[in-house]
Amino acid sequence: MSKVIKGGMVCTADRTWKADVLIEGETIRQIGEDLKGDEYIDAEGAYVIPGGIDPHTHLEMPFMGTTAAETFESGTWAAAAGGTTMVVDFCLPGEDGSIKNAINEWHRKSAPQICSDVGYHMAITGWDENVFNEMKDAVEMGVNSFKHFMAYKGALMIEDDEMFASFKRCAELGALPMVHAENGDLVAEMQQKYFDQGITGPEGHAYSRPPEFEGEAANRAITIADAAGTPLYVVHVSCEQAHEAIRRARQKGMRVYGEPLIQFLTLDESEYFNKDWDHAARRVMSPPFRSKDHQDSLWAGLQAGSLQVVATDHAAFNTEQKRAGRDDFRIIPNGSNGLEERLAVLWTEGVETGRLTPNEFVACTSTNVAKILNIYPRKGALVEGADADIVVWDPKISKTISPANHHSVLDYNVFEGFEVKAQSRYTLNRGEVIWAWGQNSQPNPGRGRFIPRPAFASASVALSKWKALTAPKMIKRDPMNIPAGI
Ligand code: DUC
Ligand code: ZN
Ligand code: ZN
Ligand code: ZN
Repeated sequence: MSKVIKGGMVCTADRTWKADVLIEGETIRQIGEDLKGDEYIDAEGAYVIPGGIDPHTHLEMPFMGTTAAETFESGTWAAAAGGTTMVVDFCLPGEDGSIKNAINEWHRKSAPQICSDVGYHMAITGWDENVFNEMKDAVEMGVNSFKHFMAYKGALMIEDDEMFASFKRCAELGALPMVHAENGDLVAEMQQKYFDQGITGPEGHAYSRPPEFEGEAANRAITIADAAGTPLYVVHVSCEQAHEAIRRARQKGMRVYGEPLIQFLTLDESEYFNKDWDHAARRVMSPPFRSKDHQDSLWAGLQAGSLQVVATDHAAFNTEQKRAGRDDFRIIPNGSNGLEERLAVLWTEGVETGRLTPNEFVACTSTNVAKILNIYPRKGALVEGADADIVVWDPKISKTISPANHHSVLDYNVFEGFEVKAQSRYTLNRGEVIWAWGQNSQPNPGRGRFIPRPAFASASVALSKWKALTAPKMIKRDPMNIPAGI
């Protein structure tokens, strides 16, 4: 059975043109004019874009004394409704510390539930010979990225020498190290200080995690990556200080990537001062929301390319779970939602306002993610032979975000009340329609697939700082002597 997506404007990371898309089975067969097939999907008046890829989710994650309420089933269904066809979820090691067991545990949980495709990152939360050995197993199992928490002292936090060892191992294996950049030692001290002063509410969360702590950690991680000769991916960049560190590193020739969240682009720190405790606590996440100046910096980074992708860090805890921290902000489970809303909010606040072009929107919600995580062009591309992960993106359907019409299991939504101007008319994952606007029928749980991500070929030519020192010198340019004709 073939399908043709008919009459839309195909919009990729680099151009927009009017064309039909022919799908056979799970794959894109052809993009061209007047294509014929067994079935037709109407894309008149809409953009046809590659399915969104959310590089950062925490579905059913055991964390801070509870487990994230969003399941693999509800999360991937909500994603589909929002135009996202793949999520890359973070595996945490269990009590035995084994990486292999953790990945198998994630498969056990996710496989029967997922409505669309998934991949995993693995968290490195300590360092020993077993971790060193099992990182290779992880890469062979299709997990080629490792996250390091520089915060959550006493729980997930890793020390600098461990991080350096792990980064060097990543360089050897062709894996991508990632960091949660916040200085965990300073955060722990500040939390205690504010708590002792009687600041027990959600505002204490924001006070104790200032942007300076994030910037310091981002700089430190970049230095360690440089010494280890590996690229680096900085997750949930929330502020100018971390963005500045990334910008500077890239200018020096380092492959450092930065991931702002849709929440950080559109919601600010005033949320933590809301008189309604539940309202504020629902928005407690790390790093926290920042001021408007930081938002401007993140938008500028997306425009200039110093920040490459937009994620959600979707870690969804219900109000009841948040209330565990009623008397102590330090134990409010950290996390907020956005998996379903990411594309619509970014379109509304980014494209409709003129900050991003539709092509830049595609780049940072899909194509750049696929490239950085090494699944391009199977994912993130509209080309012959790619997986038919496609969204018919309708810039004329508006909606007011509300827990009454979202697909998450959450009893609230941090974007509640946002009027978004675009929606997915159809979402296809590997050729199957998994969302159709107005029909609201959930695809079979378990139909989604784990997508292995291979090691990076660039591993063998890892850029070592010391190698860079012997690189050819820049040619000296003389502005007074410009050859004619240039
Ligand atoms: N930050 C959060 O807010 N939640 C999950 C983990 C993290 O780093
Ligand atoms: Zn330390
Ligand atoms: Zn994090
Ligand atoms: Zn996270």
